[in-house]
Amino acid sequence: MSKILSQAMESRRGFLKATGLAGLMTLAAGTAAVAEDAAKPAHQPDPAVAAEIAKLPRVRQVLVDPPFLPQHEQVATGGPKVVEITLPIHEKKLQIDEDGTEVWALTFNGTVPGPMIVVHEGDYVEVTLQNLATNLMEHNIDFHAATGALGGGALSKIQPGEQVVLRWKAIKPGVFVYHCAPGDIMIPYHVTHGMNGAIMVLPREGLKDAEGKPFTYDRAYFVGEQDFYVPRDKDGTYKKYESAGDDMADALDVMRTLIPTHEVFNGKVGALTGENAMKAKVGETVMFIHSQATRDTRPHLIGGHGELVWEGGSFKDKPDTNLETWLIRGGSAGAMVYTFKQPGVYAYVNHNLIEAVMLGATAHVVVEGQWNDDLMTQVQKPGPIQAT
Ligand SMILES: [Cu+2]
Repeated sequence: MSKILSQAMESRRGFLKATGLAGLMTLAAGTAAVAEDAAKPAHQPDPAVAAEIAKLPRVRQVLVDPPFLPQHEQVATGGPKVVEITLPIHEKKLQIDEDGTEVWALTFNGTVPGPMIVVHEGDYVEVTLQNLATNLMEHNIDFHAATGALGGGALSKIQPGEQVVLRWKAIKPGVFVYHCAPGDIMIPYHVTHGMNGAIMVLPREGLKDAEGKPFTYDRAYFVGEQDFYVPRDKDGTYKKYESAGDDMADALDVMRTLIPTHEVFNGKVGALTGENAMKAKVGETVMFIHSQATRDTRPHLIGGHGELVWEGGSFKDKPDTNLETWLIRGGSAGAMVYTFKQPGVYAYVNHNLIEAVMLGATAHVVVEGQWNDDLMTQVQKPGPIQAT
């Protein structure tokens, strides 16, 4: 262990002891250890399996920042592949609103949410997870799309300065959350400090609509919704901290209320509005993938509809059609597809409108094209009320 790390951990331990959290943390470590012990004996590396997988073609996926998706095919060419991904973990200070409120975020690849990964059913996802040496905490990754060993969490715990390579087979098509899950209290702490993202596992033959007819989307966006629990001082001002983890005791108190101070899309208030708005054209079919790693939410496209919605995220299910609002359960991702019919600025919101307008969960989609007066028109401009 590096000197800096051991000093940091020592000071963290002293801090936890002083705040009465040490016992809880020991308990947490014990619970996590039991879960790991349960997962570890089952893991037997098999050279025959490795030899078979070694015959497959390998491709490297270049990750991009949300709301964008990495370059990908919708219908897979050829058979299964090994898709290599490098996922660095950054602990970094982020501003989460226009007032300069700060969070020491725990991130995959430096963004909240982490980057969208896209593979096809039958592919192998080979992730090199890197915990940068400048970080202070232990991290790992639990893929809801993966099978076994706590979604990979039990096989991917790493200290600052370490990396681990985890490979898993994508056998379930759909959209799924991934998140850090280092054990007990650290699980909600890391997830509510931004450490989550999503993966899309497409059927090899591509997507099908509600009638079972194949279709493709023209664009796709990833909206990762994040609840933050920022501590306030006695005057009600949001507190600032020196380094990642320093808000631990205060943040746990706010988290216990279950009432977020911020509920945002893509890491901050306004990350997807104004100049950062998502874009589309009339006639384009757009997919919106929405994730929330810990809390229920209910996306709604104001002025449009969820024409095809995989609410629970499984592409094995027939999509629902023409939903006004759909539910994304905490700990899941869902997908919605809409073909735009009118130009204008659409608001894409969490339709708990308090969370949308007062806590930050609003995005915009700017759509260019020709107005369809048949679908809507203003018959009379606003004016004085007239006697009828
Ligand atoms: Cu973590």
